[in-house]
Amino acid sequence: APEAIPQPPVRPFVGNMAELSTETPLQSMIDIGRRLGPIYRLAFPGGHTVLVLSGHDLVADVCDEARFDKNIGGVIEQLRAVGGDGLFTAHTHEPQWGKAHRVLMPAFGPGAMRNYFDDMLDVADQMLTKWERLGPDTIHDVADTMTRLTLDTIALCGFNYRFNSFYQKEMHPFVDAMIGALTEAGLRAQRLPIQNRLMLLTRHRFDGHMDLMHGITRDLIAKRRREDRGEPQSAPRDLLSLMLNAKDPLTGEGLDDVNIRNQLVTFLIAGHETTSGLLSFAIHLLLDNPEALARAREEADRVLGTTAPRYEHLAELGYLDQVLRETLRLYPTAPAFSVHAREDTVLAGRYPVRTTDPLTVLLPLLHRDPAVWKDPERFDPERFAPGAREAIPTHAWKPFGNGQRACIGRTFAFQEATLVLAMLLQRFELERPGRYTLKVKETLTLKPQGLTVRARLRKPISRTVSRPAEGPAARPGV
Ligand code: FDE
Repeated sequence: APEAIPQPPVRPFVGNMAELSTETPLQSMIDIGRRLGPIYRLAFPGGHTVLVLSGHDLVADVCDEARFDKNIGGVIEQLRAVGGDGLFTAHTHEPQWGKAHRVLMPAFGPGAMRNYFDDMLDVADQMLTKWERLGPDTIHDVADTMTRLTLDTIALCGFNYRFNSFYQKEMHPFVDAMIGALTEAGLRAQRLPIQNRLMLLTRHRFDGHMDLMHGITRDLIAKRRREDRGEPQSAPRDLLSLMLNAKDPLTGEGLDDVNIRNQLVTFLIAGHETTSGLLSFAIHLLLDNPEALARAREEADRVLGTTAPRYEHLAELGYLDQVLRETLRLYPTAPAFSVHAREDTVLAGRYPVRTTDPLTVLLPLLHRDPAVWKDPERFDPERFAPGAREAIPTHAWKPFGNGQRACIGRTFAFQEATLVLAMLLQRFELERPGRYTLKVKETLTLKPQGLTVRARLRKPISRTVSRPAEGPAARPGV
């Protein structure tokens, strides 16, 4: 017999909207989940409802791709105004998704990662050099620093664009426009449709943000096309040249310019906040756990010594990898993903669901399911030690989403985060300037709000890094 699904009391017109805090809706959903259990229903204005899942057996069932597919609804639907038919906001059935997925997969596969290493090192070194020069008394805002780092990294690796965020106080205008557009997309998902239509000034500002972002990406594409035409050899081999030149193996077609523009915006959005949050939470958790911190530093010292990292070192930083995995367990910076049933079905043999019922996987609670994780609130990288991680049920840890719609950038993000964390530990003693109680800030992603550190130099690091013969100055800037 079908089981009843718990739901908070529904109010006329707004449904359960009043249950969700405007600033921290996700944390409200976690609170409700703690009260109502591994599955519950929320009703939204207009009568549509969402099922919120956090039990690992229920999540395992919706990870069955034969029966469930990514759902474009809520915030992601609003984000389509920003990302268009880019990978993240495309429907799986749109031809553009499959085409771009097939074209871009090789660029994010393990084989391509070595190509990004020097650019990642370049940006990481800018950040660490800045901290070194500012000296041990400077208080650094961790999330701000990491956002500059991850944004500069994806833009440099992805399309050879230098935001140069470490050379300016204000962020690049693109960043303000992007944050403005993302924030508004998030708010639109919380407002009634009629409210959104009436907010003319807000819509005007949103259009302005989009114009700026489209202008920059359009110029970037046009410029690269010119370079490719002039001297094809000198054009950098990055995501952008791949998108401009590669043909989909299945259809033989290339990507059109509007789609490429949408992918560029998508990579900037998807590639920076999530990875920056991951690094920020990792620092917070290490500072709170001196034993893990000591072990992580010992590994960085043992593997890197006193020289700049090389690509080969990454595979030896196994404990840092465990630290990052455990960080994403407690604070999955992309905290939820949504699916819908392809046909009406019964979830886990107990709950009938229709194709029109979106199902949202609430990662912070899934990652604390007591049936899987012993002492779930405790930060313990040993859970992911070789020998231990094999015992984790397949769908109990999903910080990168599921199946074909899972994160295409996960290897990229892990390489970047491992490198930066190792370099930070190698070079600095980090301390908190004062007491800090974690407060999680929600934008579309999670971040530790107001986390600050001081960085005292431990030892000088030699900066002789391997470089392509022509050196970084020969790269065309934008
Ligand atoms: C995706 C993703 C996801 C899924 C979502 C859904 O399902 O809705 C997730 C969960 C994620 N992602 C997560 C993450 C985390 C981190 C750290 C990251 N992520 C990072 C990154 C970087 C880059 C570049 C990226 N990322 C990207 C991306 C993309 C493009 C996507 C979409 C895919 C498809 O196809 O769909 C994603 N990502 Fe991530």
